[in-house]
Amino acid sequence: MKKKALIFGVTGQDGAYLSKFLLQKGYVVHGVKRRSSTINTYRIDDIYSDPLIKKNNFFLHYGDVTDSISVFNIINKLKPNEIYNLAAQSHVAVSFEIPEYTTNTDAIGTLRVLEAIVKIDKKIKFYQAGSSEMFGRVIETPQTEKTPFYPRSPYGVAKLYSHWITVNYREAYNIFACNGILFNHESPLRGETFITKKVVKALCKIKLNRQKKLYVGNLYARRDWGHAKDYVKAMWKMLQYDKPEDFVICTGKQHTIKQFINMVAKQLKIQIKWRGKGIKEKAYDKKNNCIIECHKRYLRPTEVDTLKGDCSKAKKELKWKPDYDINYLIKDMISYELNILKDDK
Ligand code: NAP
Ligand code: F7E
Repeated sequence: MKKKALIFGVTGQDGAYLSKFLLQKGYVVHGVKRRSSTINTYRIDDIYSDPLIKKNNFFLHYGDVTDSISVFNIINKLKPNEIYNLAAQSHVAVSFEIPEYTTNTDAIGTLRVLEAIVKIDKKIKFYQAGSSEMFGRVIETPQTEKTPFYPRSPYGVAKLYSHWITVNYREAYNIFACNGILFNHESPLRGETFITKKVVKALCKIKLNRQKKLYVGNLYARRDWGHAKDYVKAMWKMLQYDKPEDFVICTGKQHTIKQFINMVAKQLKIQIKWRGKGIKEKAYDKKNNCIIECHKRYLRPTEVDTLKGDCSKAKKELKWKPDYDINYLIKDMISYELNILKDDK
């Protein structure tokens, strides 16, 4: 019998990579998509045309983690072996604008899935998409599974609730529930308003003279960026481990936003020079055109200044390590973007 997985958040970046990964492992994959007025499945549409994946192994269902009825009914109907809860309002800056919705989805949404598991079948394994944003104003560097949390946004606080409710349901009901504490991971399928995608897309357009300028916020925040392809493998490994535990997943290397921009510019052979300080810092090309400016609209009420993880536990116990480094990540993202721009003249 093939294993059956259910993914909440299947239409997102990680949902798309995880679906493909599980299908290649021989799973039957069911995904929950939200109803929207425009089609929101572009990241997974290619699954249907992949000759390696038979159509009857991949199914989509309408649902929403803010709707207990849909959560319960889908789990009850499918009775999957594994559930991956990737559903979230995942943008940190946006969580300050819609804090109540973010909490309902990112915190209470997890409770709804856990409660359904306990009522329907305690043998269902559960993965919760936790975040390095829970470390927030970091207490120590690098961050491990034992580092105390200090979230700095409604998003981070909501994810912290999900972390602890997952731990609590594991201990109270003896279910196989794991928290992945994942550091930033990116890919060509990253949402358009996250910094890596925003920078790669804009610099590709600037290179091809299709855009003049990019506006960004804080250039000096530091992030530990990995590739989503590596990180979905870690999610799966957590559910195959012999006991349910929580794991930090990261690369252990960090860069500032400015360093990331410089690396993208270098790969695209755009020469840039930085001048000015603080919010007035700007980047100029070799003809002295200003191509990057900072704008206060992209600053957050409270910032997470630095994140750098230590994934020794995952390396030792799950035999997981990242295969891709930041240079490969940037190369992959650039080549995807240039390909789209080539077809989109
Ligand atoms: P993403 O691209 O923003 O995808 C989020 C997914 O959740 C989308 O499928 C979205 O649907 C769905 N969703 C949003 N609200 C929902 C709701 N109320 N009910 C059901 N589904 C809902 O995020 P991602 O980068 O793939 O990340 C996956 C998960 O990992 C998220 O929980 C995120 O918070 C967490 N995480 C991400 C990172 C990272 O660096 N990427 C790091 C740590 C943790 P639509 O497509 O319809 O919007
Ligand atoms: O910001 C700075 C910004 O939005 C990274 C989510 O997947 O990872 C992600 O959250 C940094 C921040 O990601 C702009 O201030 C500067 O310091 O790409 P981001 P994030 O906030 O780290 C964690 C682990 C998650 O769990 C989340 O779901 O870049 N920054 N200028 C900017 N950020 C954005 N978005 N746009 C700018 O113009």
